[in-house]
Amino acid sequence: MRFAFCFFDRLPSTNTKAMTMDPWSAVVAETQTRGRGRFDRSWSSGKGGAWFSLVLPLGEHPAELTFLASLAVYRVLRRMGMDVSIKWPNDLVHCHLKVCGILTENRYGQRDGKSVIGIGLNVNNKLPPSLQSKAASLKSLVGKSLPLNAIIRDIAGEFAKVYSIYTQKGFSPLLKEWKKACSTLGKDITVASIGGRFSGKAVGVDPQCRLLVKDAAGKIRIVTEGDIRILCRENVP
Ligand code: BT5
Repeated sequence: MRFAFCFFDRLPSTNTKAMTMDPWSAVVAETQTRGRGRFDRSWSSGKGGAWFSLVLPLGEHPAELTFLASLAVYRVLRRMGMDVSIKWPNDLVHCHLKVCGILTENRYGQRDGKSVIGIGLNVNNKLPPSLQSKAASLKSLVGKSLPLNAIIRDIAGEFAKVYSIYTQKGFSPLLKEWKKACSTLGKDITVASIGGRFSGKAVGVDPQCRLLVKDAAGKIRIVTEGDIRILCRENVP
């Protein structure tokens, strides 16, 4: 299957618009006025970035769709020679700088059920000062502007390939590839989730896409949601 693209100059959020559209639509906006991340956090969406949403038939497992999308973005950026990796659960990073975030949302319903995968990738856009120490654009990594629409189309095409493997062979071969692309595994991290904050070592991801973290007492804790901070030399004061 291929995505049918709709382009807009400006939208509140491509995810909100995509919820009104049929599966296999792709909604792209030059800017978003109310771009959002997880937990309704705001997503900076200035001109020059790739802000788009892919509409799919309703999937039972939103976390799997997020993983498929991060794998598609990873493959495309790697082919472009970018030094990026996946950070659990929904980011692509260069070192500790976030270049891409993904937000998957579901609408349940027998007739109009669907899943929407929102992808926000900093390509040529400027980031506000508040994000400059934790985010980066691809342009800042390579020192030149990149072809925005070609990158969006490549990612959508790559996602369609990954999704077709998913429907034919299941999630497990893709999870295996995802784990190889993930830089969180094996690292000392801090987890901040609704349940609280703790530190430990990221030791695995289970088949439900949950992060397995060994805490200071040696107990394996299962993390379903939240933010993680990787403790590496440049993060330690
Ligand atoms: C995400 O949330 O990373 C998911 C972002 C999804 C954005 C896309 S754009 C197209 C579609 N339409 C939408 O409305 N959304 C999707 P989360 O993990 O919660 O990260 C949010 C946090 O990332 C914010 O609280 C900021 O700290 C940071 N942030 C905001 N804008 C950013 C940007 N452009 N680049 C990097 N980090 C950003």
